[in-house]
Amino acid sequence: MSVTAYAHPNIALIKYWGKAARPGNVPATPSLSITLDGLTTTTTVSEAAEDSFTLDGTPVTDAKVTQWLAALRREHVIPPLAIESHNDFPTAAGLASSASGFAALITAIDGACGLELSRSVRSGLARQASASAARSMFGGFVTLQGPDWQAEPLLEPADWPLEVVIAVSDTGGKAVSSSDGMRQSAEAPYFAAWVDSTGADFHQALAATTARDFPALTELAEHSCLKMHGLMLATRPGLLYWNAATVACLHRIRALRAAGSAVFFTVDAGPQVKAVCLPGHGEAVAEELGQVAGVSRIIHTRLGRGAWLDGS
Ligand code: 2P0
Repeated sequence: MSVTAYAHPNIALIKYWGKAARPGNVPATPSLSITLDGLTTTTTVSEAAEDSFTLDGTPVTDAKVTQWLAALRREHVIPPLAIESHNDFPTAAGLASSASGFAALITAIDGACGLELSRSVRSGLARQASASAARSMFGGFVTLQGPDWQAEPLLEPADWPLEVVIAVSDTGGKAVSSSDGMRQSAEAPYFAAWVDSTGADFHQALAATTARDFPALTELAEHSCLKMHGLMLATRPGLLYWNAATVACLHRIRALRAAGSAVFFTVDAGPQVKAVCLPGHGEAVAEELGQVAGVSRIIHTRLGRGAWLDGS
């Protein structure tokens, strides 16, 4: 028994940052994301004598994976598993590898163990490990909101085929994990304001997306991104995920927009900048961001599908 599954990372346009004060890894804020096409996690699970986890060829002990598997086994019959996961992009560097990682893992386990769980149930299980992973179970535009905190697809990739240009400036892992950073941010003076104001951002972004209103989504997405980083900066100790190239890319994207490009930025818990563009605008943006000092790699991609089993 050996099954392989795949998943793409997603990036949030309206950000999730912070946990609700209850068990089950419930977000404090709703989020709206796009699933990316160009980056992929490949995960193979095989029945084995004992559990093991290999990430990009290196055996690792990951407390999150261990605890999540233990919880899964309280509900389902799952034998000891050898898990081999590979990312074709930098891991733990603000490119949402835990989102694609857990979406691929639950899909592979479901297939290998014959659990026959629906996509929504798998998404709910992935959320308990990493809330952003719930969104990578679906393609295109995806929402994650209360009261049930169940991810749902909003638009398929073909419904609004945006382009995404990622400017990679540092592929080292992050100093503070998202989970730890979120816990620390709960004590920040801006936290309540962040939680209180994100609901309105989310609902306006839903309306903008449904209407394919790119200028409105531009304003909302950059606001949500900068507001989240404002909260991160106001956390103690301050969470500063940006480097000089990050800031240079943000200015370059605003200059491009002023000159007529349909593009906006978003940045997650890492220095990479993601530029979201209307169809046809990505090539010029990729060209410009590739010239920014400190940018080592450009990934130019589109919106992609939700997690899938090999052969499906
Ligand atoms: C997001 N991020 O909405 C936000 C924006 C990073 C910045 O979701 O603690 O790995 O495992 O639920 O999902 C990254 O956090 O956090 C994340 P956990 P996760 O995409």
